[in-house]
Amino acid sequence: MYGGGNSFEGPAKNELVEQENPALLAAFEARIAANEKIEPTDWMPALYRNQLIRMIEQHAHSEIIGALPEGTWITRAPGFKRKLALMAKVQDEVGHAQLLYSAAETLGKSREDMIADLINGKSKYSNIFNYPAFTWADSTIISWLVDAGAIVNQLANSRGSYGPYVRALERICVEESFHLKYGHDAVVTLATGSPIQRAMVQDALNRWWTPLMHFFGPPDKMSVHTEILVRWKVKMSTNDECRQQFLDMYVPKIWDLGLTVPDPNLRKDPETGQWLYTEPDWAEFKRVINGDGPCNKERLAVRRKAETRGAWVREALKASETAHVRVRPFA
Ligand code: BYC
Repeated sequence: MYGGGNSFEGPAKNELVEQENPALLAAFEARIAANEKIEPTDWMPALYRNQLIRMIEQHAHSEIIGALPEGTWITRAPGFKRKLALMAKVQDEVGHAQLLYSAAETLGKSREDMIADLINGKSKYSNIFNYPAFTWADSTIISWLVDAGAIVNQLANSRGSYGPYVRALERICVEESFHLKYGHDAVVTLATGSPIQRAMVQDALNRWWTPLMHFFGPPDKMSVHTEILVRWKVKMSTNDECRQQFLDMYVPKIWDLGLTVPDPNLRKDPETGQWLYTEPDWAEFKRVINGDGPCNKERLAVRRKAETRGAWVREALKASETAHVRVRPFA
């Protein structure tokens, strides 16, 4: 079974909060209100701990699974420079996963348990990496627009309340901003290239648009966790706020390139300043995050294989007799 078993049809019941010691809870909430950072050894409500583990773990899994669709394009990227840049980017994403697993471990869940929950299908990871990257243009749209979406969300969360998570996010955001430049450059090259290249990048944008709209999570009115996460300053923007900010920053850039967005209703309301759009298919989103997307099985199969293949390395590192290199004496 995928995820924490939650549906997303209204705020979760927070019985765990009601069970907390009122004085400790009040002191904790006062620290949150004062914008203090909460550190691993500080007192925290059980629900704050559980929510952070869920969210940081899902984020870490998203980075490691997110390396897969772009990773398959390293050997096929056009030219040596693009190959080098894409290889560095993919390596960064895997590094982000390491930072995030470490941050989640500070809350008491071991890395082994997190990886086990990923490959058993118990933990979620971002919807968007369950779609195929058919062409080089798909890879460029991921590097530009998926990374753009990630930055919007992560920059907000990097001002949040849990020390280890926000410190990891600060570093991740710096690296992501390089990815964004690389992705933008690669999209501009296609969008200003031959008619075939332009058609290829438009086609990729058309296919990634719905997953991109899903990427920010369900609408606020359907979100289960936003209320408590905003109250405790883990999420510093809601799902809808991040989606709006993304549209605000990137739709004009997409239009500047002469590309179109596959939503005839997309426009900015001049009175409210809000983007109006067709609601993406939330039933599709639900199916994909619950394991039934076009690539879920393939993605997890790759991770399972990596886990099996890497087992001997982990065993060797744990064995005390291999903790240092032995020099074999000459016979
Ligand atoms: N995909 O109550 P809600 C990257 C789930 S990687 C899948 O709104 P919340 C990159 C949600 O988990 C960056 N599931 O949840 C890497 C919950 O289910 P459970 C990825 C989703 O937590 C490589 C249910 O729906 N970024 O950029 O308040 C190459 C109800 O949702 C999604 C992060 O992970 C989704 N998109 O808000 C290139 C950011 N959305 O757990 C690029 C950190 C929702 O109850 N995460 N669900 O079973 C967050 O900021 C928040 O967790 C979310 C969701 C905004 C994603």
